[in-house]
Amino acid sequence: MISRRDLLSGLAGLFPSFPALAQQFAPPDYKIDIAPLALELSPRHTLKTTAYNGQVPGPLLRLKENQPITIEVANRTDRPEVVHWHGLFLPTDVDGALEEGTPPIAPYSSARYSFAPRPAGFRWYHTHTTAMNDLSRAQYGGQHGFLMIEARDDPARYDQEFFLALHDWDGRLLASEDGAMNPSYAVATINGKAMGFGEPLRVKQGQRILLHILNSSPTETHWVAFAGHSLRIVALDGNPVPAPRTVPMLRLAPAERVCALVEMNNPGVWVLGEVRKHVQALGMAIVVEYESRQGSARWDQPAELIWNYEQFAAPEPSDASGEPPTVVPLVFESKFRGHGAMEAWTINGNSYPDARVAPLIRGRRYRLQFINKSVDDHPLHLHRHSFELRSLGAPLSAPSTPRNDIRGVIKDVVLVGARTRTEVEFTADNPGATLFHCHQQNHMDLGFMMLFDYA
Ligand SMILES: [Cu+2]
Repeated sequence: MISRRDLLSGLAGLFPSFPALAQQFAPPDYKIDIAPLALELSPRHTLKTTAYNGQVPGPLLRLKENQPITIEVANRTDRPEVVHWHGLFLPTDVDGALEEGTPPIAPYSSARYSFAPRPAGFRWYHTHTTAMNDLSRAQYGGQHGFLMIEARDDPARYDQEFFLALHDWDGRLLASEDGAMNPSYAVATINGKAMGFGEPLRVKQGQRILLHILNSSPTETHWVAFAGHSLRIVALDGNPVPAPRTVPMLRLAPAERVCALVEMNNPGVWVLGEVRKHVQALGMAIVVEYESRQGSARWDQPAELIWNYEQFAAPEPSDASGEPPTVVPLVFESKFRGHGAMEAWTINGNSYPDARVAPLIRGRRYRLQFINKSVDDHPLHLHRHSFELRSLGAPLSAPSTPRNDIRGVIKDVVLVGARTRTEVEFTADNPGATLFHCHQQNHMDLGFMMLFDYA
């Protein structure tokens, strides 16, 4: 005798619930095709690369916070692929890191990513594969795109917005002074075009524009200024800062984003681009043209490079209340592998996958101490969580009493300078394997990566 209840539960086992079915068979909200592309960076440089939907950057994805969506990704290449949704609080099966358990997309097949995007803000998506010595693959190529998650109630306080991606191309390995090999690039672009080759940004006097700038470079930190204008920094890595400030330039490490408001109050034709002359000369700049203004674009060379994160922190440090966080020291060192080779990297003495720390406990607050004993800067990224900057850039030689009063700057990437320590805090509120790594492709490929597990 089969009861009605048994029958129903049996059927439920055979057929997934209707919403899941609908998600499986309904047309996706977005489609991304990964395919080879001949990309014209400038009249002199056409490069064979891999791109999303035949364009670099890939299509801008505008999503609504917490509104479930499905993105179908077709891999039309002969290598496995995976797409990482950078800065989102996602489950491990769709985060887009093989190390966390997201399935790869086999060559010439497709996969669907279904999730409810959050948090609101300027995010991005990119491949999360390995390049090793092939400086055309993974983040060295054209697989990156903007992802904007819009809050339900976000009144626009600007007249126009522009999305800009900084990228370095055509890299080759060159020996640095210490004998280790590092990438060096032939071309640098904004939105896949060298200076003067792409369309200018067209603005009108009196407008207020919002710039969303992403550094999608595989390895390089960049400095950006807008000649004739200052930048009011309103968000870092897509998260509004407690103290917006007007600055002459900004610095972006790989994977970092900055949102800046600019008043269009200086009519003319101007250059927005890399502050360092030799990098701007490789093409990393774009022309900004006021309506009915012509002529060659003007650049004003700043005398020095200026940037720090703490200027955007809450002016009044709040009392640290609640229980103190669990401290996790992480020491980063390089391992010389001989002349003509790239260095390897260790976290607490071990390279991925051997670097381990105690599993995280759900709900607990953690303080990560980044102790960078190497002579390189590292843009450190935590998947599936954001962190709060707490203590910044103390030299390792200084007595270890770092300032603990920085509050309110929430990021998912932080640049930790050579021979300094930086501390960040986060709450372990998204259980599942969580990847932590340096966002420099050559460093993550050679061991600078670790998995946090949850207990
Ligand atoms: Cu690094």
